Amino acid sequence: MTSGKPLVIVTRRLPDIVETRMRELFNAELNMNDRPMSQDELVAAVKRAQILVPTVTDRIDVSVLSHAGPQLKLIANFGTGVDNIDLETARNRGIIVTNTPGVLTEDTADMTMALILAVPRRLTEGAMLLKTDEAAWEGWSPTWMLGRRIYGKRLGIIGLGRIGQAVARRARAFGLQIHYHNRRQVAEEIEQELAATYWESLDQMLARMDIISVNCPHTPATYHLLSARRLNLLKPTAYIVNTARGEVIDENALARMVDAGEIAGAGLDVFEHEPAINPRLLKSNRVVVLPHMGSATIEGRVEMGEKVIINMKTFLDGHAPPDRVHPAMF
Ligand code: 8YV
Repeated sequence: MTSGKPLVIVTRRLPDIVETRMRELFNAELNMNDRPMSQDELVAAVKRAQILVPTVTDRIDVSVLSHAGPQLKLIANFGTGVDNIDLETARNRGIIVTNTPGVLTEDTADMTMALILAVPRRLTEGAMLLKTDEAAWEGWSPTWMLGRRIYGKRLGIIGLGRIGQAVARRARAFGLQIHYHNRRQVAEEIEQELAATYWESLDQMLARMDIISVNCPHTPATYHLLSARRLNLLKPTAYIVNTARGEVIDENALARMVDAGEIAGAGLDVFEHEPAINPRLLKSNRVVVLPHMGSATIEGRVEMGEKVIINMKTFLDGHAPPDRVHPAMF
């Protein structure tokens, strides 16, 4: 018997423990086949749901939100990035938006560090070679499969928020020098802890770094922040790692430049038009591509689900949900 409980529509499958709890607490409509919803299905959902739980694969834009019924009061996003949601339109329609910050910080920073290590040291290239053609290895050679040293190099972090700082902590342990560009300079204690150098000018920072890590959200202000012009400022020996959002980099320009040897390589967990990936990036030996796995740990996904539930419960109990997102924050 579910009557009396608020209708919550969840767009994708979530970990079992999260779905079970949602069933207990709400009239939860779950997506058992996990197929991403079409825009028409999203429209149908916002016409009926009191709370919508979308993910990065749902585009909750104005064409969806303009059909929202007056009963839709909360969009509790399963994810930290909220670029899949038109925040301005949601606010104008009196719909609260929440996200899941904090719980995926360490996992995403681990994956970022893994890419920072993997790309210059040609880790997947070497591993793939043995998997696909063991005979291609004739034995150790002093000059074969040489990569670039990581220790002592300059890491430029774009966006020194929670994840950026967690990346910096790890990178310091590997002997990287920490540089960053951010909308605002971070507190002095954080800069001191990370021995981080602030660059007000992104252009100037780009020209001097050995590795760039993108850790800022995708917003109108960061769309193609790494444009063709800015990518051209990088040293040809520089590497780029992106575990944030594909839209922050002009993907076609990056693909062209990696192919032309104007950038040494890239480690990408996110893409501009997911799940599509520029074929040049896919093919290049100098590029490590991952299918958006930054937060993909069992622990992380359960904690994200728990955060979604806390936001919904708090809201339904008549209080301000803890992870409320305001358009100005993004
Ligand atoms: C999530 C992410 O898996 O939270 C984010 O912003 O990019 C991912 O780690 C995804 O967004 C879930 O909706």
